[in-house]
Amino acid sequence: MRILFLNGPNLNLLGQREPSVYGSTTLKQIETVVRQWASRWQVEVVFRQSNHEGQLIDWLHEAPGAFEGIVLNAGAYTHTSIAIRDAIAAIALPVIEIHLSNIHAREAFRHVSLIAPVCRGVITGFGLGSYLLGLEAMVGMLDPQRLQWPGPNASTASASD
Ligand code: CA2
Repeated sequence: MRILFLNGPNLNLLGQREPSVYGSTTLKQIETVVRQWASRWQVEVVFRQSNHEGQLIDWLHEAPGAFEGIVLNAGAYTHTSIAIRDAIAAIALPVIEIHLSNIHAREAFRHVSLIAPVCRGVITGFGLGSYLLGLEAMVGMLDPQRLQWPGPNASTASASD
């Protein structure tokens, strides 16, 4: 299984600026941790980052056939890009939206995601954990047995609860 992690504008600056908002971990360090975590489940991950909307769209278009799912931190394009939303809707691949920060706890203009309606789900506010949760959500969605996730009919509470 191959999962593509796409990262949008300014995420190349992680760990170098604004550590109070985004932490001190670099994107390269996040990639290393995600790759190690993914290897436990025999999952291959590919990380890409671009500051350019068109490049992100090209990578989305090229992903089917090469990857089984995409975990996407579109950065500020999350809040502005109808073009990225259209690209996600156009490809027959599951996409999960992630963010390091909790976009709903920040400025009002970050509360709206134009891409969320065409993504399978959204994970926001857990720092590096958002990437790990995004990975787990994607693998669990594509192949629940690999994570020993319970099936849809499994009970979530015992009779004594
Ligand atoms: O919380 C997230 O992951 C965001 O996608 C990050 C974006 C922001 O525009 C979104 O609203 C939420 C910004 C990424 C910029 O990253 C920087 C890292 C260090 C210094 C400056 C920017």
